[in-house]
Amino acid sequence: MRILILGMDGYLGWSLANSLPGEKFSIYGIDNFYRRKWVKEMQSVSAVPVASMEERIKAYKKANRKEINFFKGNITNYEFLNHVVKKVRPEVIVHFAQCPSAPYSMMNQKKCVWVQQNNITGTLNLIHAVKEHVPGAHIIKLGTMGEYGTPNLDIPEGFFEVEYRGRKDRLPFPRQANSWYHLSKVHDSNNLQFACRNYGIRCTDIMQGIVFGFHSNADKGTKELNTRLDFDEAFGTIINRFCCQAVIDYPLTSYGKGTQLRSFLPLSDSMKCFQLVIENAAASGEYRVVNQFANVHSINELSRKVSAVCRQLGIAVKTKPIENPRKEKEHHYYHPDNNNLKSIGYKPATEFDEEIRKMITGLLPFRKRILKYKAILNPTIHW
Ligand code: USQ
Repeated sequence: MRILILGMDGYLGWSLANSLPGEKFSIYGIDNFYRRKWVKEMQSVSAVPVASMEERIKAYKKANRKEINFFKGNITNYEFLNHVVKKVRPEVIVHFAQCPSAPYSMMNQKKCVWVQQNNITGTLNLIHAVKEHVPGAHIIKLGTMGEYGTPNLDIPEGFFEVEYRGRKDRLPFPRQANSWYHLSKVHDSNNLQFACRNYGIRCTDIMQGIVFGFHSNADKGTKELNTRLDFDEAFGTIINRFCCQAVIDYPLTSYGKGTQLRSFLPLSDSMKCFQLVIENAAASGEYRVVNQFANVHSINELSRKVSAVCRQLGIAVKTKPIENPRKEKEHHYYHPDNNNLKSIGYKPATEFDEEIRKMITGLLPFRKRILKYKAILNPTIHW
């Protein structure tokens, strides 16, 4: 199966290229290396050193005896994307090529506009390239659980039945996103749903929770195959940040009361889910939504989990509650469904703490590297 990964150099993109079994999939990738640029802009680095794309592809070839075809370029340039889609004729396109950071989008007017333009334009270009050259291809789009916000209702998977003034309909569940970045994904969801309805293309929109870890089955003992792991305030997500903080004895930066609830899944689970979605495509004309996460936890539960794992490893960790730099509900109801993925074979990780332990032990060799960037751990972006 020919699969085109947009954003192949990123945290999820490179993991996916390496997780998909080489005997079943021919991998094609696109990237413009913006993730490397953004993290530099935050004056940070990946905790795990990242090889260049040339080195990565060479190592992939050695490990899998198979080529990856890589195209360097920006998907907001329609001529470029159109050319690649026409040439590759992918059966599946997984779209990660977006700016994934809420704080980055909340920095100022310029970043807000740029993140929305970048993210929304890329998806619109993809829709048109697919319609033109491969209308039967399955678009797998990375959305986010953050599209829903934190309503005082159970969260279904994309749609719900509504009865209003005696009439019933199946309608999109309201999206109440909490940053310009999360809103860019809401706009994508609307655009993709319309494209499926209007052009008959097929799409799975993945509402993914917060991913953590770097242990997919990717590394095969070759460091060039490692994926990145960020810990700055904009591109590092909470568990990855807590683990990097823990290994350098930096107090865990718990925002606000720490009672906020979010959904989480290990990187290895995320990769399994993508493979399941690839192998169980949406029907022609179908816009399908899946909620992709393993567990729901509060920030306080996470800091307790990371501290407990560290204690077992002989690392003493403190938590430092800091004034919440974000405007978000701290006491709220949160009960999302995740049955669609389970119905195609996903078994959520039960070894949550074990995943944290693997990450902490895996990060210990990079202690000095993280320590050098200690100054960027405290949040400075407020909204
Ligand atoms: N938080 C802390 N301490 C930190 C960092 C974060 O307490 O040092 C708290 C935040 O206040 C928030 C929660 O942890 O309540 C999650 O923050 P995050 O930075 O880990 O994640 P978020 O900004 O929500 O975004 C991340 C990814 C994004 C993805 C999203 C999934 O960056 O690409 O879409 O997770 S979700 O959160 O379900 O929308």
